[in-house]
Amino acid sequence: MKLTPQQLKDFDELGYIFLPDCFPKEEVEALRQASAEIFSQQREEIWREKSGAPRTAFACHTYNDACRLAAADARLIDPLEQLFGEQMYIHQFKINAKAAFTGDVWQWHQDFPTWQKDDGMPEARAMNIAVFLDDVMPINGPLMLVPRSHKTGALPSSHDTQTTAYPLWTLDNDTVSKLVEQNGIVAPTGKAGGVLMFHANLVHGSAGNITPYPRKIVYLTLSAVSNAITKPTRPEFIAHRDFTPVERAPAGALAELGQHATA
Ligand code: 6CS
Ligand code: FE
Repeated sequence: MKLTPQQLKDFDELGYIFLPDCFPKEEVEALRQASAEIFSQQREEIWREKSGAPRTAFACHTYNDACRLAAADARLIDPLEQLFGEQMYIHQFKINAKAAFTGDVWQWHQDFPTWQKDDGMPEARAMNIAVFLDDVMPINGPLMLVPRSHKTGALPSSHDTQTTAYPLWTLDNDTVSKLVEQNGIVAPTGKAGGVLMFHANLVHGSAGNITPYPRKIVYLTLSAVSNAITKPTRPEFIAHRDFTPVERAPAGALAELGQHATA
């Protein structure tokens, strides 16, 4: 799947690309079932909110078939290889739960500073891709983006270990206010199966979820093979050490898994 010249232009200008209806129903179903199975387990790779609700399941592509296929999906890998002009490796894979009633906030941040400071990633030649596993609505804690904020490069950030159960390099309110004054905030919403790709320096965050509607998202972080991390401080399940180019799964494999799952 290739991005069109218009999508490339939008990405360059705005810092993100939203592809509604990218994954059809049966594929979403396979991933939803996978996520239910994964979050029912107790494992060190599954992090919880302060409330005890599941927050993030890291590296589930290493032990779950549907996730393994999603992490190798050509629809996610092709556009990034196109953008970076080289092959990509998997830096991180996770499902963020944003559980009904208890899903906690993700503070305002850029992704690259965390990868740089915690993992020793040389450059912002990496990106997060989100696959919506639930319908994302204005009410259930959608991801909020500040368009064009990627043009500022990596901004000063501070390590917030207090606000949530997940330590994160976050931006201060003044910095966010100035950027939002110029560019506003968007919150792409849409049906499960939508895909959002955003620049490593795009400012983003999300509010807590107090609705009965969960907002699960699969996140695949791909990094250019020339951009291998040099100083990892986090566990292997958060920042992978295998820099071999990701191999694509056969087209249709995830759909087939979904058909078996619903049969
Ligand atoms: O800690 C990390 O590496 C990840 N966490 C967030 C909230 N965004 C960037 C990155 O994927
Ligand atoms: Fe992020």
